[in-house]
Amino acid sequence: PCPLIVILGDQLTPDLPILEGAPENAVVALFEVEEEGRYVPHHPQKIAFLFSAMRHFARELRQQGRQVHYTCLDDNDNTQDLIGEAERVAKLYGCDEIRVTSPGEWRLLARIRKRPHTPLPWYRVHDDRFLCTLEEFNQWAQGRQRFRMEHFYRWMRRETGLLMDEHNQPEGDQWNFDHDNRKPLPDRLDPPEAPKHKPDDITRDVLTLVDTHFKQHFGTLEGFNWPVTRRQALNDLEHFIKHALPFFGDYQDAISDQHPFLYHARLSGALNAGLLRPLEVCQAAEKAWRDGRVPLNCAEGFIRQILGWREYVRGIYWLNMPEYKQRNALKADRDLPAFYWSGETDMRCMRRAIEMTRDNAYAHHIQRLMVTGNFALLCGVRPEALCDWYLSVYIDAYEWVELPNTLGMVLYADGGYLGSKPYCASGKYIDRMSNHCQHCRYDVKKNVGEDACPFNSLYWYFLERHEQQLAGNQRMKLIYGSLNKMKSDKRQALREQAIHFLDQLDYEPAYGRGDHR
Ligand code: FAD
Ligand code: DLZ
Ligand code: SF4
Repeated sequence: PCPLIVILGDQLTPDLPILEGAPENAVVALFEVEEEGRYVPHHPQKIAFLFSAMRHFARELRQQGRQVHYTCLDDNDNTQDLIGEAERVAKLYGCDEIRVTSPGEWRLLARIRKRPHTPLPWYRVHDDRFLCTLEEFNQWAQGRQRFRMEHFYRWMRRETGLLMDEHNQPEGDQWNFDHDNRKPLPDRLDPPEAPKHKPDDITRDVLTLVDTHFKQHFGTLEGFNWPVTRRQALNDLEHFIKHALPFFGDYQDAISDQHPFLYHARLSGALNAGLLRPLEVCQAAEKAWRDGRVPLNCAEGFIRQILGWREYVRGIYWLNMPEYKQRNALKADRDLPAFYWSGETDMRCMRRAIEMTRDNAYAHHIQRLMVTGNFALLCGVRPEALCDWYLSVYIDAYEWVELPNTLGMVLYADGGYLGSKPYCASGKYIDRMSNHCQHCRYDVKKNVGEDACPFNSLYWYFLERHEQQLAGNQRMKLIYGSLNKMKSDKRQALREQAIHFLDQLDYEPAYGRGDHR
């Protein structure tokens, strides 16, 4: 047989089972297509990152002696669709079957299943790039009434032996060191500069191509500095372990008006595209701790994000799709405020999170969760509108990881399936964790009036709107106690303030939607 081996843009892993098991005469194919760039309007840096990484990966495969087909975006005969390209190219090379590693997104799996009938059979090959297989996750989930990431994480620690001692107990006698972590932003801070990757010819060509084809998408290409080869990604990993991991835990939740990356790894793009494997990243962090180069709270906090959260959200996604995407437990129905696409707002925290996103295709977790996410939750933005935004704008965004984070963790649209309570917060939280408020035209200490911080009234109005659903939640008891003690005229003033604020926002339902819709 002569198979066509399709490698998708987020499957750039040299030792993928599909490649290891390929016969010598196999044709390995990668396709740049408009359809994938536009199903949501991806940030130009994300498209450029993937195209450049795909081109470098194809070059490496050729150097290993593989027969490689590469479709460039502007090739004349490009069908501009992954399935169309696979069928066309298979015919071109006289292949008799098409093999593909299981795609990361439901959308693409459904399209492969529903593809028009053609003579060539398609086979799906196992994706081994996760520490927990979907079968293992389903077994873990079976029979459990409630899922909690922490339980899953402990199970994964035992399964992998990461940060476990010789008695199979957690190192440091604790599973989790979060109480050491949540330090606010100190006055002076000097986070490490990200390593610089000078664009080579391949990246420069891709930047020009993406600029021509996807100019209208939100986001800039200037300063593009993502790792596009495994070697560069390993370099970023080493740099992170040496310079940022020693402080990762301490400042994991801090937000800075100036520094977009703080002590975060910037590795999610490389991990999700397959340039790095999650196990090697966790092992590098564990080794740094065992060698005495980083404190345990930092290594543990970091490993938990990858071994715990990353694997957990993937399991949740595949266990519940496609139904999960329809959930809207809080019946949120507002469109996305237009400034998510422009950054034009006087709210300094929102403006900076959106500007950093526009400039880097990146915002760190707390910005995503507690700034842009929290604001959308408080406003009642519909899950689909917010999910499309998150899926579009980040270097690391794929639905398997974006959807549970946005719909579940941020919007509580799954009714508490993924997280035990909504991460709603007033301006006070942002003020404690960041230095934004001192640059803001709003006063974080005020609840009503022209210069009152909008997060404050929106917060109380949110709690009031969802009292029936949320007041019974043990973890919300204290806050509902405060709401119920509040005098009715104060409550009314807050409600009016919030409604007035929501009424004067611009909403742009059409912007940001892919052309195909
Ligand atoms: P670090 O903070 O240094 O963390 C290290 C690694 O842990 C990350 O590279 C990532 O692989 C993993 N990780 C951390 N938190 C999570 C999490 N909650 N879920 C899954 N993995 C996690 N992450 C994505 O990879 N793709 C997404 O599309 C995505 N969408 C998100 C949407 C929202 C609304 C929120 C709140 C979070 C989202 N995240 C997403 C999770 C997280 O914000 C990013 O993984 C992280 O900011 C990436 O930056 P980093 O590599 O510097 O991460
Ligand atoms: C995100 C993306 C983009 C922008 N472009 C391509 C592409 O041209 N070719 C390709 O093979 N993959 C691309 N991808 C990644 C796919 O969207 C991804 O493989 C699926 O969403 C499954 O996770
Ligand atoms: Fe954000 Fe409110 Fe602080 Fe302004 S005052 S930066 S809107 S939290």
